[in-house]
Amino acid sequence: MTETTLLLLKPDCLAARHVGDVIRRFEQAGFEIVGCKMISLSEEVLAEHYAHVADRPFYPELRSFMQSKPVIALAVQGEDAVAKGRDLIGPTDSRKASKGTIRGDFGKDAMENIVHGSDSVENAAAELKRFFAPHELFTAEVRG
Ligand code: IDP
Ligand code: MG
Repeated sequence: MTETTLLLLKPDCLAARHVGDVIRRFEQAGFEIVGCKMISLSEEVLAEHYAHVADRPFYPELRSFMQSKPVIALAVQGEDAVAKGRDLIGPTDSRKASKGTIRGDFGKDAMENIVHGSDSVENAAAELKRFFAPHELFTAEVRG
């Protein structure tokens, strides 16, 4: 299935200048960029995006990390983009991620892990809507 997933290149990715590395991995895996923008995350958007971890003790630190620099939102399209994107990224904790995954190669720990990727097709749809207006997505598949 052709899918579109939402990536957020996190502040640590920009600080360490790994933006090109992350994009290259997705492009080399055959994916296409169909949306791209740089944004500062508001409290509201962050609370929505990380609602599932809002009651965890690390949330305040996560919030300040995610607001420490702008992020780059990417809409990335291709065959099984959601699951394959998660495979390219690796598990949450960079220290446990295999070499060859983005987090394994560039991430620091469980928080500073370089990139967000949608974890299901449903969440991808909601997250693409959260970060992109319809006219900012250059694909018929997402615009519908
Ligand atoms: P994911 O990004 O691998 O899908 P989630 O469980 O959805 O991981 O958590 C969202 C984000 O919250 C993570 O990417 C990471 O930045 C942060 N996070 C998750 N678990 C921890 C933790 O145990 N300590 C610190 N930060 C965490
Ligand atoms: Mg997640």
